[in-house]
Amino acid sequence: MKAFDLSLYLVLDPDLCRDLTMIETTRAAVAGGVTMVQLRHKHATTALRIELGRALKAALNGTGATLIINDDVEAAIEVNADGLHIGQQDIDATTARQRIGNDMILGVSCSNESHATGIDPRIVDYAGIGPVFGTATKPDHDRPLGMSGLRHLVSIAPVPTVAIGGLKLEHVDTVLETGAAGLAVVSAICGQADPESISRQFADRIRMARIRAQ
Ligand code: TZP
Ligand code: MG
Repeated sequence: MKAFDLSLYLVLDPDLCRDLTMIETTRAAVAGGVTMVQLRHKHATTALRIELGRALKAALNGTGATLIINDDVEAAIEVNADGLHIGQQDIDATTARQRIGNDMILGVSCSNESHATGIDPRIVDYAGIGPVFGTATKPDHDRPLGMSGLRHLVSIAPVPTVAIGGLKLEHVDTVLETGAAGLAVVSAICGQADPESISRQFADRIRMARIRAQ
């Protein structure tokens, strides 16, 4: 499996990224320090996800950042993405792993204790835990966990974790203190006037928090 770094995980939103496009947002964000990029396009066809996924893969080539495709096994395979991310309502992790093979990264979303304890670390590589806070980006989100709920799920998940949901720059320190390996963000980067600069501010804060924790 390709090595991956959950530190600063950008989840793309086609509507929020509209002005700059997902490709340009990705280039800028990775230049600023984003380590993983997820193509999350809820209303696209598989054909469009494949087209966008290929363009994103080309944009990420040589950067070291990994490309994850949300919820579309066929697109992930066609694009030869680094990984697939699935929610609790999507294909189950065992079937997903059988289809994508052993080399692809597999991530699952997790918003409660039974999701976290249900993770098989032989099958799943990381968990996205959230929402930490309520967020307009995912209108149908589950009940927000808050920092204490996040801390609890991080502590029981048997795989590395990335926190998601309403996270902004000022949350970097508290999120990392829970033991999460990183922060996943949508609106903090997508649709911002300068995605590179905001990504760099996140990456700098993450680096500083790690130095302090040493
Ligand atoms: N899963 C849980 S919350 C969320 C997803 C995809 C959206 C997070 O978006 P934002 O803008 O970073 O709050
Ligand atoms: Mg899903």
